[in-house]
Amino acid sequence: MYRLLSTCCAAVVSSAAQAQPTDLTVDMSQSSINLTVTLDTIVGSRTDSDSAAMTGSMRIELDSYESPTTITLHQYELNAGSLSFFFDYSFLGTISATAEGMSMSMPAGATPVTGTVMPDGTFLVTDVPNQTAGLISVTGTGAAGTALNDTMLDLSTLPQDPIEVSGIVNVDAGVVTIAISLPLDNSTMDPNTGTTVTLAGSATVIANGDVPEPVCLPDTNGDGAVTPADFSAWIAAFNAMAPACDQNGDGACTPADFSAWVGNYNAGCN
Ligand SMILES: [Ca+2]
Ligand SMILES: [Ca+2]
Repeated sequence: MYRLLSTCCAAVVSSAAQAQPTDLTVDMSQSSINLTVTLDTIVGSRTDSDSAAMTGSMRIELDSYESPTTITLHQYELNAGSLSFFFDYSFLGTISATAEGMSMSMPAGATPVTGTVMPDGTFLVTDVPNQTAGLISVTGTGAAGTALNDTMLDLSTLPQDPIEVSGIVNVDAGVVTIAISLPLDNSTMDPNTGTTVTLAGSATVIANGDVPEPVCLPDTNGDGAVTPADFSAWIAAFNAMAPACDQNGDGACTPADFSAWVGNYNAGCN
């Protein structure tokens, strides 16, 4: 065994460090939601737009924090400030709407979704499970207000379709920065008043955080160095079916992880 290792160790080809997820914080000063609301009522159709700053956090993972080729969205929760809309129906009155507590998030327990990162850092992740929440309260005056009959729209009760998340990711000086755009579109009709509320727009979010410390796979005893002592530590991990056993990253502890450990040992960690 040690003979095998010592003859192999000159052939260091790549690092066996494994990427980790990183937590990003949304930069409120550069992140906003832009929402257009269209009301189709029996007294006519009106549209208004508003925007608000966004806060929140994201958990992402890059396969490499030096030259990423894939990005995985593990979690995000994006919260918007309140938005106000005003619809003027002239002599038929006015309608005002307020959106409070709007948020977009990956539902808890959702499977992480991976997309390809191009050499210029742009990426697209499709079929991202998304939950939009928030309350839009609508009140009015005159005939328009009467037609509307004070509606409260709970966005979390609308159909929640997966979304596409597009953006660009950049790693510089140990900081990961991601700029993403999330589409917002949904529509619902109040069966009582016949009013249709259509939402359209997008959230543009810039978030950043530190490049995570990589896990060094062959350092199975976790002492920060790759030494022959890690061999017996790997045997122990194999016998215990411990996480450190999994050296080929397939999520299982099998005899194939032995040759994977040898390969990782020879590759070493930076
Ligand atoms: Ca070690
Ligand atoms: Ca394995």
